[in-house]
Amino acid sequence: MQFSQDKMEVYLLLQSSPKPDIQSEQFPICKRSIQRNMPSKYKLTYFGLRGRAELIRLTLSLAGQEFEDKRVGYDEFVKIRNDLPQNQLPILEFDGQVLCQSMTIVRYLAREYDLYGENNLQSATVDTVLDTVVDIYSDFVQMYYEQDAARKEEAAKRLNDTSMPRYLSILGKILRQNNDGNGWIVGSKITVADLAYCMLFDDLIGGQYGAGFAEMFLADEKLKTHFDRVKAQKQIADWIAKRPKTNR
Ligand SMILES: N[C@@H](CCC(=O)N[C@@H](CS)C(=O)NCC(=O)O)C(=O)O
Repeated sequence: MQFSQDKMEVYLLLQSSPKPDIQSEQFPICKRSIQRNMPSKYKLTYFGLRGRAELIRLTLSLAGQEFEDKRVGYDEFVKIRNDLPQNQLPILEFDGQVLCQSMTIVRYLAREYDLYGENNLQSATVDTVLDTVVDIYSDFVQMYYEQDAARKEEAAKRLNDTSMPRYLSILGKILRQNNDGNGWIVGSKITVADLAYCMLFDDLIGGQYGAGFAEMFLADEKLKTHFDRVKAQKQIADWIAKRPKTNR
């Protein structure tokens, strides 16, 4: 039987005498190792963009997990496409497993590394944020890839006049529901919901989806301060400093 180093440690611990009680909080390391199956290293494959992979990268970084950040060009993607679970990227590989669907991967990692809230209700709020952010990016993508100039302009105007003000008001309200917006989105710890805000505001400031969105977001002092709070987390600051600079 082959074991990774972490699994071997757990195996040896379980062989030891007296037998450890793995349900006991006094044996947290063993418990965590078994539950998490401790992958030796993650490999994330995506295109050379922040795009749908960036929340995964932020999550792995915050969790302190080393990962291979494999970025492929379109030609390389075409070669591997038929081997991908849903013929699309991103995928996350570890221990012989392959996960696809970006938000499935984020949720998997959030559960793994305790970044999903402290109870079911908090997790539901985290999900609300993730689903809202997916809605926002769907609007961006629709506008961004629109080929017809008139329809593109119309979509940009709708985003600017209606959708973005509405979305930012929703996100501001969610933030204020906990600790009056002066801490994290749920409870007393950072979660992937906070990372999702950070990723979105980073893109708004980047300006590639619309010039006025950054001002709209920066006008909300609580959203702006929250953005700074997330970016000030050492693992996040380190990741942002070292990641490849891409325009989206
Ligand atoms: N819902 C999926 C969508 C994945 C997706 O649309 N991936 C795009 C890149 S952002 C892709 O692989 N496009 C190439 C293709 O579909 O041929 C997710 O969130 O992972």
